[in-house]
Amino acid sequence: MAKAKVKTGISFEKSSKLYSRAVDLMPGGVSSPVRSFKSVGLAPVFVQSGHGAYLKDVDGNRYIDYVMSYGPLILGHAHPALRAALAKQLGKGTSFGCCSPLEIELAEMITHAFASIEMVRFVNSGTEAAMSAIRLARGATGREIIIKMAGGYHGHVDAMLVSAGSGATTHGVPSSPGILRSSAQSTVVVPFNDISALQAAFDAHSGAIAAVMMEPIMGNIGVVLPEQDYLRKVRDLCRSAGALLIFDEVMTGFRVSFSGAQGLYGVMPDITCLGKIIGGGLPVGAYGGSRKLMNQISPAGPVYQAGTLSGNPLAMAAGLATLQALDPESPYAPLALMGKRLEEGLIAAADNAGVPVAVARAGSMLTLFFLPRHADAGATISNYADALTCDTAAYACFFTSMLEQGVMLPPSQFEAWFISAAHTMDDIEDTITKAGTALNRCAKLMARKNTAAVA
Ligand code: HOZ
Repeated sequence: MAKAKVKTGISFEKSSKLYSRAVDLMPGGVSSPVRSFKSVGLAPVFVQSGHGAYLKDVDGNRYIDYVMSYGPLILGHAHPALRAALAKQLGKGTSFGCCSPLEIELAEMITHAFASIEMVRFVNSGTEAAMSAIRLARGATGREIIIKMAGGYHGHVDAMLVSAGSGATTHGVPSSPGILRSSAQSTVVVPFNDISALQAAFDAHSGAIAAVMMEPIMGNIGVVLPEQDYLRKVRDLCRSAGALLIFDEVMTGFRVSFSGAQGLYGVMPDITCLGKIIGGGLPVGAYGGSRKLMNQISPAGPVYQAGTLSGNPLAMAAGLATLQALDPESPYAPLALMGKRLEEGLIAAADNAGVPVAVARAGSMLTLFFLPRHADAGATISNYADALTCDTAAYACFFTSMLEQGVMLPPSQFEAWFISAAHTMDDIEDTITKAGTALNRCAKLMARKNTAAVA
């Protein structure tokens, strides 16, 4: 029977049994790799239910949840407005393969919130949104090359699964078997926050760059913020090279502000990819841009893209219910306050335990990076290469201790934590106290390990 590789202080018996069934039936026992808990050396926890800020697993353990389904649940789990909207739609049918009025309402909300989006196409996931945005950029410009950021994640689109480990080389190397070298060869990788590298890529491929595809705030190597003016300079370079700028705001859209990272930084892309929050936790994605660009999409234009379940009425209803509960102020101001307190509390707890860390945060999404042991004071993470220096063993220890204390964090150093409107300052204080315990425990463990290694 499959067992958790690291023993923890609370019982995961039922999860463990489910996992042993799951591994026989699904690759790695999961439907998406990160939830396997592999990178923290544990077997996955199976969730029974989620309410508000809390998750309950099948063994009855309760957690303050900071995974929040990797971002969509800005209102928390099972929000009453969302449940009511879904119940209402369920009674009317689950999929029509025809147009429904909910699509228009959600499209109106999105185009009102995002100044750069005049028209939108709904799809079923962030991956689909990214894939389709790339096709649109290539179709509209008649060019092939896409520049991406090292460590940038745009779903499992072939051309974007190019290893940052390839050292930001001119031509990409596929980072997964099964990807044609030819699809990766049209991808150029540059480091985030490095405008000279981007300029050099434009110079090297003059007239051939269709688009720069980027998360304006990186979120899939942990949260990494753009440096002052970086996004504006990227925008300017794209414009002068005749290339499109695609912002992947699947994570940041309606999360870091009502109008996403582009609203926060005042930099407008040509195409925006959305997902997560716009589906309120149901499978959804969307891409949008100017009327001129979006009218290139079939059936208005020649760039083909389709989907039987696109604009699915349940997903539209969940997205609408979620967006209707948001406005430019609320809940962003209280979320940011909780984020700030959590950030400060984590840093103080780490200082106290003598563990070198950095916290990167945009409103209610953040990452606690475990820096290498001899990191300079004040060190930060500004790109993929920096992120890769982090102490993943220390993160695994921290994750395990937090889990044992009833706090669910993302099971990887390279993911973001999410705070929802259902969290309270009490949850945040509780988390900080538990983080203090976890950091002290892990500091001792790591020190013992290091002493043993030296001896
Ligand atoms: N980094 C992913 C979300 N942007 C994690 C979710 C997943 O792959 O399952």
